[in-house]
Amino acid sequence: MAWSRTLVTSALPYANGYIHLGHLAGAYLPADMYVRFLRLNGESVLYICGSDEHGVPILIAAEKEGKTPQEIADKYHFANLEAFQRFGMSFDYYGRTTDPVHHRTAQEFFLMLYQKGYLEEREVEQFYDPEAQMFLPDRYVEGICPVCGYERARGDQCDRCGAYYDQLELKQPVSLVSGKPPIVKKTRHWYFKLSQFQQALEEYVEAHSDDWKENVLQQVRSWLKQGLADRPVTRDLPWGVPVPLENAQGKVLYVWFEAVLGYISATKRWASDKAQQPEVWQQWWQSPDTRYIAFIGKDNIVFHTLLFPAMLMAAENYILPDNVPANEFLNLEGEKFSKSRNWSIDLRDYLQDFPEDEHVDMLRYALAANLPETRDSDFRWKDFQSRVNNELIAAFGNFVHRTLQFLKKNFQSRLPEFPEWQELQTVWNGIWEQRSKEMLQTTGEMLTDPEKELLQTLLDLDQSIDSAYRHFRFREATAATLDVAKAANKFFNDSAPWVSIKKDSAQAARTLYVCVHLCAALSTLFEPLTPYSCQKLRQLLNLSEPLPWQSAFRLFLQPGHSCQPPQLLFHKIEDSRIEAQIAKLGEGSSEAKSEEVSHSEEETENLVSYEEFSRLQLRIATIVKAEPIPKSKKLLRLEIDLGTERRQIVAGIAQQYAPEELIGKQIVVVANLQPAKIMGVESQAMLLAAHSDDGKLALLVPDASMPPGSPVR
Ligand code: B3M
Ligand code: ZN
Repeated sequence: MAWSRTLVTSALPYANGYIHLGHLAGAYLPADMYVRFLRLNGESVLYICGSDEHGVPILIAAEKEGKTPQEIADKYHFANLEAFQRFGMSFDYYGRTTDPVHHRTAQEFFLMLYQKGYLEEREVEQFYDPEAQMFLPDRYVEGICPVCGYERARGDQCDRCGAYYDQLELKQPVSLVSGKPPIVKKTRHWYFKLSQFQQALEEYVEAHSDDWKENVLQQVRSWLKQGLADRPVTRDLPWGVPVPLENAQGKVLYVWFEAVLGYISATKRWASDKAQQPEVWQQWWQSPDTRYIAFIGKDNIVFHTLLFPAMLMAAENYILPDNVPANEFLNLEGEKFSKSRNWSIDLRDYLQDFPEDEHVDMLRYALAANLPETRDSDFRWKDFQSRVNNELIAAFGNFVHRTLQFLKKNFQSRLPEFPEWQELQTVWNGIWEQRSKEMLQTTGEMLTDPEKELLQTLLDLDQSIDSAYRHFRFREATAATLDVAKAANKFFNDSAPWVSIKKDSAQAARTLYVCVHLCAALSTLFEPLTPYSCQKLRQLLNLSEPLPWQSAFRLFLQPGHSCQPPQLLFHKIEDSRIEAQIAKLGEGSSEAKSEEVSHSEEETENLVSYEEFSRLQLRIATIVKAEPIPKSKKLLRLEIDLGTERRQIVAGIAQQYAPEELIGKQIVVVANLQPAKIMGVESQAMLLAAHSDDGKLALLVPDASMPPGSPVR
């Protein structure tokens, strides 16, 4: 089948908490890498995600935080959307399931299945908490798993063995609301006749026995073997999409039934709001030449390989997921992520300590190199540091830097001319058009030995990277991409332009001509991994757009093309920063803290929460320049070094400090204060100083020299 377009979705995260590194590595970063790769290949792609804002998880969070479910949904939806954007997740649309379009879509879908006879009203017995006077769906009840005996199995699913069952099968159930054993009481629900799809689902899954991941096939086969039971798709809950039937007061659609339809409703939103063609959503969901890939974490497999496909089959006309590349879990320093134990790294936390674009890229790279693709993997800070310093910087950053530095020093940052450049272009590009290694043999003397070796390696890597992405092997794609940067460095070393420049500058020119093109190629190849740095690299190369993947390795620039002087793409991560992160893990969690310390009401009014405080970025800066501001007695203009950047600030300290005594001094600044103009000069940070009542002023200075940029906490 030749596909015309690829629809990609990532699991809709519950809007009940902040996204952490484990989430990112599970269903988001791999999907983003994949869509970026496809787009660079010129393929038509739509990438959809959104917040899952219904269900018991939201209700529990609302209770815990003393907010309404809608407030919880709003809070985490916007926070997570922002974090995703900062981390470069290139969604075409990020929706939310409280959107009226979603409610309508889910209700219409329910009614359609109802009219087709796939939904059946049944009187059932369910756990009921007499003390709380409520039925106990799903996560409101815990007990022993009927399949594996796990003691803290949830009402609808076991976290240990993945079994999916009716809650009455739970052994020794306990209500999570009152902590007591529930009673069994009658209620009415609508059952989806999943059992009717047993055979069709078996055929669907087996048709993918060659292309689905082993972990996915294993799980789904074991469910099919147990035999599929009909499932209730409504709940007695005060929050969710109301069941669109007359005799269904107080009942909502089961969150999983409607959440998967969130992919469709978000596509509808995208079609009407962004594409301005309301009908075009159908092309993405109903056209047989659309290929649909659903990225998820392993705990969502059953819903995306059985329940959702069965719903789509029942609705008819819809395409089914062509692949469901589920990832396993990411652990943190050898243990499971746990927010209550503060054993977690939320994306927000990471950004507080690592706020620059390059830091986003570093994390993307380190996670991509270590994705939990075939088994659980482990995020370790030391490992992060070494991947960044010894891989990303040592290979990619270093190659770009030495190339641009050499170009600046010897060729005024211009691509140098050399006699046979056109001939080289023709031969080189011919090889890439055919992607032919044989052609390498027939070029005779036209290519130097290092060039031949480079091309050999690149042709292989080009193929491995392509195949790795297309088979959802993102770790492999990452490693092979790094190998391209390593090959580029090797070429630089083998060609030794610093030697040839002295006796045969045309030879050095030729080497650099190739190296600048390798930089351009890297800015395409690393784009799915480190999009911010690739954009910066293109600025340094004076290129506006990434090259299409197909022609990434072509020689296309004219001699004379000018580049910018070098700037580091990445700065090494120092030990101290890593140690600080490790020390933070498991520290008294903010939840625990707020329970420990209680204050009277008035006292709390003036208190700043830890969260508010930590929004301030306090950093050490070194003053590199200081001068008076004309016509002002009080103000000085300072230039400060923040480690990764320089900024200017306007400070009212002219009466206490002379400009010359400030140079080299280290101070503490608020680095994320909104810039403001003072006497016509923009101040891009604020320094901290102590003020006494009688007008004395003293700068806050660290009592030992610190690397500029160090955070102050
Ligand atoms: N909200 C479950 C989760 O966050 C979930 C996925 C829905 S995908 C339609 O694990
Ligand atoms: Zn189990």
